[in-house]
Amino acid sequence: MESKKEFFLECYKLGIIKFGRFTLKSGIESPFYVDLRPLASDPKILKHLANYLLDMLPLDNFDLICGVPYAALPMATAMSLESYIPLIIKRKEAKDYGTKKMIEGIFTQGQNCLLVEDVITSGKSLLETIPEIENEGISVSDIVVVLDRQQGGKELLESKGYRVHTLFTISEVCGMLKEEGHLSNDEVLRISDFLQGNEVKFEDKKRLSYAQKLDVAEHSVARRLLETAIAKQTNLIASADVMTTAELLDLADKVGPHIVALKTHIDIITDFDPDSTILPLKDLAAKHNFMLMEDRKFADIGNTQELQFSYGIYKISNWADFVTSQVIGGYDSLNCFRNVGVVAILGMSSKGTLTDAAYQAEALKVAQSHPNVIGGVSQKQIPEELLLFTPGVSIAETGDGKGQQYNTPEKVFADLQTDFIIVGRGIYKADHPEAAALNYKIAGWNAYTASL
Ligand code: 5IU
Repeated sequence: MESKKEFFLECYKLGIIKFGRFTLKSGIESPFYVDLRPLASDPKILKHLANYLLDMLPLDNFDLICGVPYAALPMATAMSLESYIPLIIKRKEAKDYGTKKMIEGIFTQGQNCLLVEDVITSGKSLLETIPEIENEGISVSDIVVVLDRQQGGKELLESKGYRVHTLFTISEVCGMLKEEGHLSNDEVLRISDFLQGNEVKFEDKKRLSYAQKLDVAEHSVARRLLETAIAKQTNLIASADVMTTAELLDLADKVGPHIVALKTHIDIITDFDPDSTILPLKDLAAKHNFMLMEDRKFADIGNTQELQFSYGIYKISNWADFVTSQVIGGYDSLNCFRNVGVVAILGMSSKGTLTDAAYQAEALKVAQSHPNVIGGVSQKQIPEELLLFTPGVSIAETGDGKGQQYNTPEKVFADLQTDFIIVGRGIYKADHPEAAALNYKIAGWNAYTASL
């Protein structure tokens, strides 16, 4: 057999211990979580485990072997198969028909039974189990445990006269994981604090404020967005999905005072003309101090994106402050957006979107590494060095019957720590778009301050 450490590391790979922040059944916060049930799903590991446990024990003492349900049942079974010590099964509840037996299997009074348990914490559940076995006339002298959480259980049982054999202790396990680089010093300290009975204080990591993000933002577009948000006390981006120049300009003038940016889909405008659409739009952006975000969602190779960005009738590069782009074309496809900020599409708000977790993780890597990228569109939290733009926001609606899924401003700030909310129909379809924009501005700003 391999060394005990090697064996443990094999077990660890099955995900039996997780580190982080967990609320235990008792309501106490724990810095680690243990679940040994996955061990039973790897036959080789289960067999090795059985032998490690048997090696620690005075086997001649035992006539029977019994696992505490459920996690230790397969362990006890494997130990029985390896040692030829007969297995008995303890029920969790007595049968409500027939014999009302608590113990199943073949045994006689006066036999001594080895008790097998996966994890020992306070020892209380073992102290409840043992009398149920003893009540059948079976004696218990020894308990074997795979992992001792070192919270007093072993000592409690030993004080009652039982011998407790443990394969691993949590301190030993942490030591091995630290040596292998799986645990940081901080985590080890927090765990030892917890084991010494000190309540562990997890610092609630606060989101960065716009001012703090501004301190570290390098891209000029990100800086201007943050400065505008602070100056105008708004994180609202109005999505102007309207079809004529007149509607676009009318909306921009009305909502302008309340937004950081106006998001356009310029190709929706049926009467687009650079002079009569873009020039007045730029004037309104200057007048009300908002930026222009063209939601073009580029999704091609770099060369084509470059042409789409600067040529054709829209000449987006002439007027947009920032654009949205897919990152599906890879890192180099974003090089063409030199003078604007790029908001990378990481995940979508629509039902059934194909941007699954694996795609989002890869897309995020591209977004984080590319200097033109200022942030991302996502329905998940993203690393705080990127600005998060969240569409699919509505105070009144939960969906649009076409796959859109809405969340409230409160929810996206509390859950995603978003930076900017994007609202379309909630504003431009409202009877009074200006009042609706003000409403979203206030709701968004309140939700932001509440999340700080
Ligand atoms: N938009 C989304 N969800 C997304 C992405 C973009 O809604 O995941 I990427 C766009 C579509 C529309 C605006 O222009 O944001 C939201 O409009 P409504 O608030 O009207 O649903």
